[in-house]
Amino acid sequence: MSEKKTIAAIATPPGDGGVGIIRISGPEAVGIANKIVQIDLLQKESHKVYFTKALTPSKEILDEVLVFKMCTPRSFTGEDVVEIQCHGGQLVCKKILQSALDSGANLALPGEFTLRAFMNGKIDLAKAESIQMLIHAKNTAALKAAKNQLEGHLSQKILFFQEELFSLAAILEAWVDYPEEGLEFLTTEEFLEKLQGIIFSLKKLENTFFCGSKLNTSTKLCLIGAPNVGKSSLLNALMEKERAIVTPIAGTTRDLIEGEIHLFGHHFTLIDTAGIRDTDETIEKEGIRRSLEAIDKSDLVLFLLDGSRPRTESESALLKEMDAQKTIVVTNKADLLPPRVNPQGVLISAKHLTGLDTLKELLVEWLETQNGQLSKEEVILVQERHFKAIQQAIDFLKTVEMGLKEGIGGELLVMDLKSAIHSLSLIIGRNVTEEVLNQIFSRFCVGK
Ligand SMILES: Nc1nc2c(ncn2[C@@H]2O[C@H](COP(=O)(O)OP(=O)(O)OP(=O)(O)O)[C@@H](O)[C@H]2O)c(=O)[nH]1
Ligand SMILES: [Mg+2]
Repeated sequence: MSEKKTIAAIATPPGDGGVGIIRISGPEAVGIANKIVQIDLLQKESHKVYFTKALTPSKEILDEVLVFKMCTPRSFTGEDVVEIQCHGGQLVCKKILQSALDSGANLALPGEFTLRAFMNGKIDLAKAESIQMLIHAKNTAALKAAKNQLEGHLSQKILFFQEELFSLAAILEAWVDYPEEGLEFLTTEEFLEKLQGIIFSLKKLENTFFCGSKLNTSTKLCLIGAPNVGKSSLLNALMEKERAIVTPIAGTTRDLIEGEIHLFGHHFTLIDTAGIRDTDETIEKEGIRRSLEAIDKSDLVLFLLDGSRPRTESESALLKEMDAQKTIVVTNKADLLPPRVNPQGVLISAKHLTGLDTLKELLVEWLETQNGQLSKEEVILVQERHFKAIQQAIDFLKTVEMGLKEGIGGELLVMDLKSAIHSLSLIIGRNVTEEVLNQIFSRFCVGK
């Protein structure tokens, strides 16, 4: 973790894109960049953009580029930073990076830029982690949580709790130092009430982790039903491509077939399954076993019925076994529905692509009801590290609460109270060990 070295990396994702960015940070950033561009960057003003050409150290022209010079401390890392924006081909990016390395820069480790921003006090740890969340957010709810954390809502809340606890610690110390006058500040009952209030609020925050931990996962949605009801056709219709084989032969799908879709900012993993029926055929039997297993592993089940015929007894029996909270019934083949027959659930045609918008809206509605609790909370815990720190703080505070009720001396209670404050500090990154920092930042991508 040497802060003296100047580091460089490609900051844009691998692959060919519209632009590629090479980021250089450290005390020699400007000097190194100066060796690989056609202008005299040393003489140029900071916080301006310059159009020039990128060169190899032997002055071979690589690309036309925009160079951003950002001198310390007004930069992302807090150090001198130069960003070179080129035309984006992987090869060009790599050559410019290589030129920076040949001119004295070191290849950055994953997350090293953000680590430096943290070490230089530009951001706290919760904010640094939110950048990682922002990059990997799979849906709008995850994005919102990441944005809130980046804006410092979690950090502010933690600082608020800490302030409250510091004032309680001061009162405990006053009780110890001035047993008579101390109680004039706050009685034991008033102290207890304040402490319980903080524990209550911390528990509320702790509970948000239940939803928060699932936030960034994709919703598993499996398509279940008898053979030939149109499960594979629906998978294809939702994915808008011929992912699974569709035939009029019952028992076409044998294995689980997965596909990813996004609906209104939500990420779903669709799982097409083998049609469920009684069979002695070995392969089909294994397929059906997997279908039943998929039901258990899914967040939500689309139970398909065939609108062209009445529901069979075995379909009714299977439907009865389904968990109503996580099942949406869909009647397919709307085009073949006999007149005056009321379809069950949502009526669609996977073949003629009707009713799909209603189905999609229903899926998102279901998901948003699940996440309903989340949208009301301004701050939610998403990282397990934060959850554990809050848990630890609550445990210490409960010890204080019990000790107070049992009349244990203030000296001991102050220690537990300070341990709770320390646990909370870990979230914003005060007193964290190098090992924890390495764990956090090694999960970042290179260039971030
Ligand atoms: N008329 C009509 N036919 C449909 C519709 N949806 C699917 N089909 C037809 O129904 C037949 C079976 O469709 P699949 O999608 O293979 O059904 P499945 O449920 O995946 O069947 P298995 O894989 O055997 O379990 C095919 O011939 C489809 O073209 C629909 O909305 N209307
Ligand atoms: Mg199928």
